[in-house]
Amino acid sequence: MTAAPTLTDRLLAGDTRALARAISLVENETDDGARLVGKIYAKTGHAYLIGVTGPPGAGKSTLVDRIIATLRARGQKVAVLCVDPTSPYSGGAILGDRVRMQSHASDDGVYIRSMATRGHLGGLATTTAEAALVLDAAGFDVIIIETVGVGQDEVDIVRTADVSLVVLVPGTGDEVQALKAGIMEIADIFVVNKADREGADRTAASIESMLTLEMFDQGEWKPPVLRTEATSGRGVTELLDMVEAFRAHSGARVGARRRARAEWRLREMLGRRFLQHLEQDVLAPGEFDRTLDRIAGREIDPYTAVTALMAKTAALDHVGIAVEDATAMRALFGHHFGLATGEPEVVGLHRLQFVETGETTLELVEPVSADAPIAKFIAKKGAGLHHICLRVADIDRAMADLTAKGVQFIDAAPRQGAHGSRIAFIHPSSACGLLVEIKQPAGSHEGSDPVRRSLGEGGH
Ligand SMILES: Nc1nc2c(ncn2[C@@H]2O[C@H](COP(=O)(O)OP(=O)(O)O)[C@@H](O)[C@H]2O)c(=O)[nH]1
Ligand SMILES: [Mg+2]
Repeated sequence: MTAAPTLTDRLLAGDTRALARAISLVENETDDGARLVGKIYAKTGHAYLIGVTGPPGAGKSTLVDRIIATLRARGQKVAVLCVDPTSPYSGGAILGDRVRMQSHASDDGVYIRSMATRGHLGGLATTTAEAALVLDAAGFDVIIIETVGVGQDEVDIVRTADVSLVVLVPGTGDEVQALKAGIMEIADIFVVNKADREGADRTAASIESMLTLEMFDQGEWKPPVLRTEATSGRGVTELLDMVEAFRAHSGARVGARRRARAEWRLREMLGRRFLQHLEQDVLAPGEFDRTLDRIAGREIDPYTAVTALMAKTAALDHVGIAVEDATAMRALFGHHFGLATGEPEVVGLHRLQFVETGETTLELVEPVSADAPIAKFIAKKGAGLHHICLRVADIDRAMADLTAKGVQFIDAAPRQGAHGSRIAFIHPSSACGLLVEIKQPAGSHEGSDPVRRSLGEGGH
């Protein structure tokens, strides 16, 4: 008997129940969801993503329903994600969406799903993007993302798409608002829906006049303004033809667009993960809120608060190891473990060999003369761990905090380290006999050696 197919297998085979389950996993931000994305990612990138945004009631869902019908007639499999960042329970509007698209309920070439609202900033955009990946892997040719409104959340969500349609209606002044809200930059096609109503021409003209204020390079796509009547379906074929035209126009650039999207998503996810790490692993319970209170109470400014919070995310910068033969150690780490090793450097009385292990560097220190401090260290304690170095965001603050807690430093004040960093050593008597260096890195790359020189002064 062969093993039962996994969720991934079933998803890739287009199983609808597996699809629903997979979307729930990413929607609830589970680890299983993250693993699933990891498994399917290489198999995605085939679907074309159409973003549809605009104020509530503009007729987006009615229009999407028409778009589905047209695309189905062209033989394409279509999925729709309905997202409403403004509603805490994703209730009414979404329900309406599904009712409007009900005509496709029995067609297995169509899949419609609403995304539950998540509390945190940017989270909904990420889970929407991941749900789109799942649909892509399941074999849908076109994925439509319908989202309500014209604010930053919608901009983030629509950025997930390959083409963005902004749907407006005559005479509400929404167009001006939309342009203010930054929709201007993301709209690839403007749609004035409810063109059967009075004022459609005026609305279209006002969008066009806004566009004339923008500079477009030669050959650059200038967003067209189309009129539709979603209830009757008028203008929908023209709209889809325009989407095709955009797709053809941006063909060469779609890679750049997807890369920009990947960058945005990576930054968003990293930022979120980092904040989570800070709140869960680094700060004491309630510390974040207390900091907020102090900022609100004008006790500290936000910049100082950020620096202070960042300073708590100390990380192991390097481990200093006293060795009798740095070259032999280099062979061990470099050849046997495949770690990057630079050329050894002789600095003063020591030969230094740096071994990059990814997060942390090993600093192998070999004495080149019997007078070298490391020679004395080895004579006294034997080869092995000499010191560890922790990175801090603000060394002055770290020294002040630690000194206030009774920690003794070898250095009275921070001194200059390599590459513009500032360093200080904690006395081993304050660290159970271990020599601990703290380092505030700097962006600038200046001189080469003071840290290494300092090893002789600070070490023992
Ligand atoms: N007169 C007119 N009404 C429309 C048109 N398109 C949609 N509607 C109506 O506008 C209302 C809101 O439509 P809906 O698709 O739910 O808007 P959404 O909130 O943007 O998704 C519904 O009552 C639709 O029947 C149109 O082109 N003309
Ligand atoms: Mg809708």
